[in-house]
Amino acid sequence: MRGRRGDRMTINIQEHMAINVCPGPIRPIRQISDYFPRRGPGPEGGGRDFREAPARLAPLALAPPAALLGATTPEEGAEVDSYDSDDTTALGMLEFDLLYDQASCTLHCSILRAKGLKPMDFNGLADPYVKLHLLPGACKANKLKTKTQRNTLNPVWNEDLTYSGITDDDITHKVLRISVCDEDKLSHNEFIGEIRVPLRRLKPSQKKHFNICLERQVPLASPSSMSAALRGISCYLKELEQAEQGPGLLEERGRILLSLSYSSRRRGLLVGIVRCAHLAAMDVNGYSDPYVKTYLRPDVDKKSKHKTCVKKKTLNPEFNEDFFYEMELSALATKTLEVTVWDYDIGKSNDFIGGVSLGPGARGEARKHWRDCLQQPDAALERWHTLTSELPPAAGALPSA
Ligand SMILES: [Ca+2]
Ligand SMILES: [Ca+2]
Ligand SMILES: [Ca+2]
Repeated sequence: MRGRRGDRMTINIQEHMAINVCPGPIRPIRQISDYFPRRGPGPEGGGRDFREAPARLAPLALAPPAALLGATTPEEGAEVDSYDSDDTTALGMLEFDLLYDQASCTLHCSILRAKGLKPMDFNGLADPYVKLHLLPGACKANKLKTKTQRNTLNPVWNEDLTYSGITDDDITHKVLRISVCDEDKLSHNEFIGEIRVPLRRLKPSQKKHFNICLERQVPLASPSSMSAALRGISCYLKELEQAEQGPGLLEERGRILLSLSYSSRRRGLLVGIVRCAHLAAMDVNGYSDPYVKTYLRPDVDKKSKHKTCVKKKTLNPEFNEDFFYEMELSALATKTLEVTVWDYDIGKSNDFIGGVSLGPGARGEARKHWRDCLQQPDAALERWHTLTSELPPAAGALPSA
């Protein structure tokens, strides 16, 4: 009795499940990654994801789009969503104008229209909008966006988007990324395609017309890009951007227009905080409440601090405030002007947005502005500067407001 009962007990729970469950043939389960083509490696045997592996492993941004097309094989399976055949379908054409106005330090981007966009929604249409970024640099600090045109593959925007505080340095080094995305109400917006224009292709004050095919850039083959796929395209773009920036570069947090003038009559430096543009948003409402602080370092007698008033809920504040530092020109030559921008917060400590240091130890535009100011007393020199997420170490150790 005991033995027979024991024999019956030898069918373990796994065998029991194997016998009784699974009435039909086993079908592959759709992965979330199926909805995000070419991002993140799929599971073993997930045929579609494997097919795309070569494209994913291509070096970032080096592979021309043609190479991507070659890297994928034609669709074999019958159960394929129409938008999955993306790489063999044209993404569409984008028509836009670019104008760099050197005198006003602005870059005008007129986004005109797109034609023949790839369908992104189940109704065979899309809800396209255009997003601009300057690379390398932080996404949120320099993103500009058109309105969304609903249910169309041939959207007409005719919108002018303007970057302020663009210097000749930017024109030599920066790349404008223009991406077209499909807005989705219920899920993350989807990336359709993009165009990258090195700004050095623009001649000052000459409008340049473009009408070119959208391309698809290759995402990073990293474990973190896999999780980014789940969070959608915005995170993926941010990651790309950080990779392009490289480890040595600081995150951009916006621009500031500063005026410097050494007054030989008053024997001192007049610092004008004119305005800021494209500041990073530090509050949940998508804005900041910016104010600017300045120090003249080294600040031996602790009297060099100046603060502007707070401008509420804006990323493009106008201050037009002047501060005066009484000092001989020779003494000033050894000093560094530290300019920091902060987000005022009620009930907690203020957030640091970004800063720039002008002085003999600075680099690029910041060094040049300081030098020109010392060399041209009584001339008011107004220049744009890039704010970064950290100040150079010499100017660090910021006391709180
Ligand atoms: Ca949509
Ligand atoms: Ca804040
Ligand atoms: Ca705030």
